[in-house]
Amino acid sequence: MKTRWIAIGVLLSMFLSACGRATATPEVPATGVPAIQPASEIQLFNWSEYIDPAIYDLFRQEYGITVIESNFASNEEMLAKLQGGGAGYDLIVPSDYYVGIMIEEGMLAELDHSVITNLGNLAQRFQDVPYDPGNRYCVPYQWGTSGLGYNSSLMDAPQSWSVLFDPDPNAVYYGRTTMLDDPREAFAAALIYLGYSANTTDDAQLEEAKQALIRAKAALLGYDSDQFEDLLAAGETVMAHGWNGDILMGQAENPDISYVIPQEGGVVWIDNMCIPITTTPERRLAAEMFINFILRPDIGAMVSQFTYYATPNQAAEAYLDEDFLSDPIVYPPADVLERLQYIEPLGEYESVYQRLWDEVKAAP
Ligand code: N2P
Repeated sequence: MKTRWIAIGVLLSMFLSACGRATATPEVPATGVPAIQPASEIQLFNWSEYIDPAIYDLFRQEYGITVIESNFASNEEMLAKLQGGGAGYDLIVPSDYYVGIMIEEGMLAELDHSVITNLGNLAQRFQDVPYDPGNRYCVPYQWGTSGLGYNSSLMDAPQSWSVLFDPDPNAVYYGRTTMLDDPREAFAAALIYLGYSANTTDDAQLEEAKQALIRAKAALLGYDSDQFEDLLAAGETVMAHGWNGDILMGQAENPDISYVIPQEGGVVWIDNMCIPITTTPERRLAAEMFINFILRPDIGAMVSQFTYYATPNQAAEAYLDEDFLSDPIVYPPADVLERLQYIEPLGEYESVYQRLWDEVKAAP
């Protein structure tokens, strides 16, 4: 009799604990398995030639997640495609001032720092950027400057932006120059040449800058933001308003290509990895895992070795050549840094720049 009751008691407790386990398991993941699984694929929307594709293979080998990349050539284009919907981007790379705009518009997802455990690899100043203190919405990817690329076998280093905005019809660069196809970058160059802020909201200063941009057109082969370094390296152009890393890509093809920040100054920028609010939790997790992968020191170094841009990832510097880390075109010396300006978001006034840019484009 007694043994029967014990047997029933044992069965009962087994039954109860089985029930308990069945209800408790989903709430208390004892194994640390996350509540959701990452998507097997993400869509990266990036500037062109801005990542070593070998990184995708390494990431897939490690996590089984495929990265599909498509490209844009300006922040404006990126935002327009995103707002157009349907594209399904999971990871985007806006510049500093655009991060500000997109946070304000509620377009970016907050990052889960429990997934992005490598944030501490960033240099301190990149862990607390003014447009996104504490990396709440984005992680700095690469940083660089906007200046002038030129063919040193055909012309001296331009000292002043006057080569662009008051071009000499007899100079070798005349008709063989390109300018960034980018409203804020183009106006920043003209405003800096004129001695004004790259973020002015003074109508008279902007009108002056517009006239300078129209004068520049006479010497331009065209506006271009994603092939200017190839045109320069191939000898199709002699001079290009562009970004330092891309110009250095051209230099790798043709050693005569060099880059300078004219005496009046130039633009400095930080591009960032951010996740659009429109993605799914599974894709967001996969995108955060990719951001964390990029933050690895060895992978961070692979990025800069490919792009020739400076890395915000301090831990990656141990994997980069001394030649690269001491190249003044990549890491501008203090006297050049002093002459650089960030582009800032201007709210409503942004549309004035856009309108004036349209007028520049339409001018004969
Ligand atoms: C890379 C373009 C650099 C982005 N090809 C400039 N913000």
